[in-house]
Parts: sequence; structure tokens; C-alpha cells
Amino acid sequence: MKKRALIFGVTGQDGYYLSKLLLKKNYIVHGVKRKASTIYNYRTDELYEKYYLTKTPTFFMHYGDVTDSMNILELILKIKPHEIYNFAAQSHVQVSFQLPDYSSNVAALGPLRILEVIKNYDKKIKFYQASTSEMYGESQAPQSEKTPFAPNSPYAVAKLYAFWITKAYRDAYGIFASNGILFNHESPLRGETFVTKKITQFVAKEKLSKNKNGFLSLGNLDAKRDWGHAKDYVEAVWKILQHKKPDDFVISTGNSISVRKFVEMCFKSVGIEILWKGKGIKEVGKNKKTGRILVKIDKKYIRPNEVSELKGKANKAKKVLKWKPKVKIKDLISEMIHYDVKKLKLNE
Ligand code: NAP
Ligand code: G4F
Repeated sequence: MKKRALIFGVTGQDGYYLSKLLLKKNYIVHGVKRKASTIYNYRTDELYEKYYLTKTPTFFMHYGDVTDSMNILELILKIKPHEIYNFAAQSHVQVSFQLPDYSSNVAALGPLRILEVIKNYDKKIKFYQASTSEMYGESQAPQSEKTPFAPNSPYAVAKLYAFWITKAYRDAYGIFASNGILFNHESPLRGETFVTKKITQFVAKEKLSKNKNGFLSLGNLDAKRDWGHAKDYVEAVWKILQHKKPDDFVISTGNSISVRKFVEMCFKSVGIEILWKGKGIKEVGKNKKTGRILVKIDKKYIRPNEVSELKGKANKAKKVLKWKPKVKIKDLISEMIHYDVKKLKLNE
């Protein structure tokens, strides 16, 4: 019998990559998407065509929302999944300062609602919670499963609730409920308001001389992140639920670089060297050869609280799950820019 997986947040970056992985592994995948006034399934379209529009479909989409308990209950009773992956979240840290109530409702209470259904209706369902390195806040890098949490945004605080409630339901009710504490992971399908995708899209336009005199507006250039590839990270997510017992795992590359360095690497990959001038809000990044300003700081992207350095130590996952990341940052950048260039050319 094929395994059935239910993915909350299937329309997001990780939802796409995990669905693809599970479909290749012969699962039947049910994804939950929200109702919106426009159709925006650009990530899942490929899967829908390949795995739904066939004689024996294995990919199904359902309307739903993790703020609606009855909806979660109905979906679980109808689908009877073996595994549930909860990726649903308003996942933008800065936006969570503007929408704290909503972001917390989705990220903190969403998983609680799912766990309640598992507890009351079928304790055999395995549950994965998308926890995050943001929960470490300003805790000293490198961060591992043993590092104290110190969340400093509404998003991170809500995710910490989700982390603990997942563990509490595991301990209290014997549910196979696990957390993946994933560090930043990116891909060509990363949401367009996250910093890596903002940068690669701008650089792709620059490569095709489509920016005219435009510049890229960014916030804090000195924050450091441990960036991996989403494709590698969903492998770890799946492995976490296949492990013999429920547990919590840090998933990261162990390499951390600043936003500034990421900018430099992206421009370098298209033959442009960046020269930084000025300080603070007045700092600019210029094309060393032409002197044209390519990067400016805009204070609207500076957060009320920042997480200065995330650098993960995934020794436990490497040892216990036999997982390791394959894609190096340089290759991630080149894949993202290549994709953005191709997309721009298609739209010409
Ligand atoms: P993403 O692209 O922002 O996807 C989030 C998904 O959640 C989208 O499908 C979104 O639907 C859905 N969603 C939002 N609110 C919902 C609600 N009320 N009910 C049901 N679904 C809802 O995020 P991602 O990068 O794939 O990340 C997946 C998960 O891992 C998120 O929970 C994120 O917080 C967490 N995480 C991400 C990273 C990372 O670096 N990417 C690292 C650690 C943890 P719409 O498409 O309709 O908005
Ligand atoms: O790309 P970001 O928005 O990602 P952030 O805040 O690290 O959060 C992402 O990773 C988390 C895991 O650690 C996830 F839980 C979360 O859901 C999300 O996927 O920002 C990265 C860094 C920050 O320090 C930010 O201040 O880049 C800095 N930054 C500088 N300029 C910017 C910008 N971030 C964004 N989004 N936009 C800017 O213009």
C-alpha cells in the first residue's frame, strides 16, 4: 500500500520540494492550499500536470487553512494520512512585526490544532513541525540542539511555541511528533521578498541590462546566515519522520556568510565587482568598473530586532539520520541566477 502524506503549506518553497521528493518515493501526496482571489499555484503547477492529470493520480490539492480547526479535522478524517508535514506559516520575519497576531495564530496555534486532531482521532499519524533557526535569536553561534533558544520576533516566538507543543504532545500522548530546526534554505523557487531571491533577481536583470539606472534596496548587510538548498533540506525533513523514534534535529550546512558577502558573490558570478562606500544608512555598493550605484540601504528593511548570526551544527542529523547537505553556496547562487535569467528571457 502506498503511503499517504498530507502537507500543510504545499504552495510554498518547501511544499513544492517535499511533494516532488515524496512523489518520486511513490507516496500519494495531498497538499493544502489557501483560497485566494487569484490563482497562484506557480510552484505546484508542474506537479499537478505530471501527477494529477494522469490516469492514476497521486497528487491532490485541497482548500484549507491551519487557522480553521474544523477544516483540519475534515481533511485528516477524509485523507487518513500516514504522515503530516506542517509547513504552513506567515514565514517572513519582518512581516511578523507588522502582523504579529495573525503570524502567531498561524505559526503557533496551527500546529496545535493539527496535533489535537491527531491526539483525538489517530495517534498513529506521524507529525513533522517546521521549526526554525530563528528560535535561537542572539544565542551564540554555532547553534545546535543544545543551544538555548532566545527568540526575538513575533515569528520566532510563535515558532518556539510550536516547537514546544510538538515536543509536549510527543511526551504526553506518545505521538510520533518531531521538529526539524532548519536553518535558512533557498532555491530558485524561494519567495521573492526573502533577501537571497531579491538579490538574485536583481543581479539577473543586471546581467541582461534590464535595470536601467535602478538599484537594489536592502536593509542590514552584516547579518550572517547559514544558507543551504531547499532540495537538500526536504531530504532531511523526510528522514526525520522515517527515523525509528520521534526527535528534534538541527539541519544546516555549518557555513555562515553575511548578506554583504552574498551580494558580492552574486554580482561576481556575472562579472561585476562591488565596491562599498559610506557608512550605515548612507552606505552604497558601486560597480567598481563603472562607478554606478547598484545597492543602497533603505531603512524600511531594517528590522526592529535582528538576528545577527546563524550558523548551525548539524552533527546529530549527520550521525543519526546519515544526512548531509550536498549543494554548496556558490552552486546555489548560480542555480538561482540562472533560473531568474531564464525566466526574464521567457517574459521578453
Ligand atoms: P513559504 O514559501 O513562505 O511557504 C509557507 C506556506 O505556508 C505557503 O504554502 C503558504 O500559503 C502557507 N500558509 C501560510 N499561512 C497559512 C495558513 N493560515 N494556512 C495554511 N497554509 C498557510 O515558506 P518555506 O520557505 O517553504 O518554509 C516552509 C516552512 O518552514 C515555514 O513554516 C517556515 O516558517 C519554515 N522554515 C523555513 C525556513 C527557510 O529558510 N525557508 C527555515 C526554517 C523554517 P500561501 O502560498 O497561500 O501563502
Ligand atoms: O531572507 P530573510 O528575510 O530571512 P530570515 O529573516 O533569516 O528568515 C528566513 O529564515 C528563517 C530561518 O532562519 C526562517 F525561519 C524564516 O521563515 C525565513 O525563511 O533575511 C535574511 C537576512 C536578515 O538578517 C535580514 O535583516 O537578510 C537581512 N536583509 C537585509 N536586507 C534583508 C533585506 N531581508 C529581507 N527579507 N529583505 C531585505 O531587503
